[in-house]
Amino acid sequence: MLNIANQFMLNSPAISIEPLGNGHINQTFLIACEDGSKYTFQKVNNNIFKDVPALMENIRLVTEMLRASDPDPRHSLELVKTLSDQKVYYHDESGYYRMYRFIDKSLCLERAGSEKEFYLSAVAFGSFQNKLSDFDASKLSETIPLFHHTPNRVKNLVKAAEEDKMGRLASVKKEYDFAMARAEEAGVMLKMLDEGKIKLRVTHNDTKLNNVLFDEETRTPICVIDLDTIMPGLAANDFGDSIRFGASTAAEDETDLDKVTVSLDLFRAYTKGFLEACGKKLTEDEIQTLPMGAKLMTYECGIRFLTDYLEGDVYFRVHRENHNLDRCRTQLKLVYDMECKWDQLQKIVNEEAAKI
Ligand code: ADP
Ligand code: GN1
Ligand code: MG
Repeated sequence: MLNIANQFMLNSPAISIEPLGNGHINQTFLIACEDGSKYTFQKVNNNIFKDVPALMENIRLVTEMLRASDPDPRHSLELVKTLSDQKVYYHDESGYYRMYRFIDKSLCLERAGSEKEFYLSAVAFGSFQNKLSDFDASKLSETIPLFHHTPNRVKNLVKAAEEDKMGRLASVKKEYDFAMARAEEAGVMLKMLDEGKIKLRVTHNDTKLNNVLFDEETRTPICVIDLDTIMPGLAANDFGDSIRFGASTAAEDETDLDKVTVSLDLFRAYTKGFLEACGKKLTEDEIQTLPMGAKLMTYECGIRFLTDYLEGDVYFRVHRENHNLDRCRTQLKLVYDMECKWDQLQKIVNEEAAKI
């Protein structure tokens, strides 16, 4: 791996490499060089991203645009080019690799330490979406087709259940039935899109709390990361994916489901931050879809984990037996809890929208 790292234009030769972060998709490493400079080195998952050169071109364009609007090197990711051909990725028979300047004295939160931290992450993702609103979507490739097409995710689940490759279906009947009972609702936002009630924007599409770097000292967000899925999408999906991860009272893979609920205080904090940062650009219909974005992103993620469990854990990185099933259960529990609190979620969105 160090050999490959040294194919990039580093300040000095790379001398050490260690795993970094908790991403489910790519392999990420921290590289240290002889002169003390550090880099983030990633092996891009090309089973999942079928066209890595196109994906890297998206990231190159977006990071250049972000850098032009805010030149502070800690505020946007900066790709490092290769020595031999000045490309933003390196490719050999073992796969595709990329290098970013490491953003030092930063940390990634797996859980918000306070409502304020979660509120600040909402401002970060909201502002990020705002900045992307000037971006010409036609320049971007779709890095994973139908990524947040929830009805298609349902179709994939049904197929995985029919095939039942691992013989696991019988053990997840409860989860499968829960998911299928909500299959009709999966398409409600896409229907609004078809009818022209809401519109496609350029969105991040993977707005987990751990995809924003916080400053170690001030504990305020400095940089949005994980740009692999920037594509045309719905504002409510970016809002919703943050809620499913960050407004939960427990970790994504908690096994004690009694601990898993959606915190209304965290929901309010995020709603406030997101609307403050991009609310003026959102239409009334888009604002009204925010609770549905939260529910559908959580539902979709739950059924993606379930599908992967049925298919033998081939998509998300797992660290223990039944990991994907545990993750699926937390998501479906959150969906159930959101349904119980539905009127309150809508009320919070309306109250916070009225303040903008
Ligand atoms: P994945 O797609 O697998 O989630 P990410 O791009 O989110 O990969 O990176 C995984 C982790 O690596 C992040 O959660 C963060 O901890 C760390 N990381 C990524 N890029 C940087 C960077 N430029 N500076 C510092 N840490 C980073
Ligand atoms: C993956 O890459 P990471 O770990 O930030 C996934 C998201 C899921 C998330 C669930 C490209 O995100 O869509 O919501 O796991 N990313 C991709 O934690 O599939
Ligand atoms: Mg990530």
